[in-house]
Amino acid sequence: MKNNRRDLLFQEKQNVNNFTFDKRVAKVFPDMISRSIPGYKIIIRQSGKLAAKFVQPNSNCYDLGCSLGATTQEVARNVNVENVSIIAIDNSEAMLSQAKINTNGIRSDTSISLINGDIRLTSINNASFATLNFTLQFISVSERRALITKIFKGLKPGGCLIISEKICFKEPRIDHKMVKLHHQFKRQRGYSDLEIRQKREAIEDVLVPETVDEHVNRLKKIGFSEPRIWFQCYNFCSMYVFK
Ligand code: GEK
Repeated sequence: MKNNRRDLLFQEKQNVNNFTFDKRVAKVFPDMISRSIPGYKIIIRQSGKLAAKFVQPNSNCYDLGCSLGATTQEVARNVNVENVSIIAIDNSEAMLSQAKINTNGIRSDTSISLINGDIRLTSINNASFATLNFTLQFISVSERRALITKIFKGLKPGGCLIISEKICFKEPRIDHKMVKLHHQFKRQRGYSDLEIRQKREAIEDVLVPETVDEHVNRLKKIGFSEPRIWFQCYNFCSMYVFK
């Protein structure tokens, strides 16, 4: 399966169903995500650079919600210490079968295991590095604390967690402005108003953004360090925290 196809999923007027990570999405995913998330490529590339700094020898790295393995590949390329395993987890079979192909050719001493599983249920242990790159937003808000707590417990002291998310803003005027700027970003990348509207309808009950304050407060209550927000563009941001 080629994975460089153009995302035309919402081009025709349709009865919009809830968004799922099925075969049709997996086929166009690289195009879809890079034309939808401002800074996606920077965030993925820099996740690898952060791995180079923070992954500890004799430990595990977790890529939670790995999709086609973009972050996994960057981490594998950048780990520079011994005896590290990357465990990449996703619950979409369609995504994982392409991730297998994408990670096959990687030249790295770091082992990669791809697991078809639900990140709310899989165990995390002996971790020095974990990424939730645009995945937490798909977990129901009431289950986010339990997931982050499990990651905290599975991290070694000094372990690092990256969280990248779509965010919202408490002040409606600012929120509205950021959504408009995001839609402008998508329009500039070739999406029509119909595609933007239909995608928004498909995803609004599935992807639930929170404010930066909500993320920061939860992380600190669980015991993480003060979050470092290292990237933000409009209503998308990435932060890292330490145990
Ligand atoms: C990237 N990190 O390229 N368990 C496992 N996987 C899940 C779950 C769950 N409970 N819920 C959603 N997913 C990737 C991009 S995409 C982001 C991540 C996006 C998976 C889902 O199947 C999908 O592959 C991924 O989380 C979210 O950097 O599409 O906006």
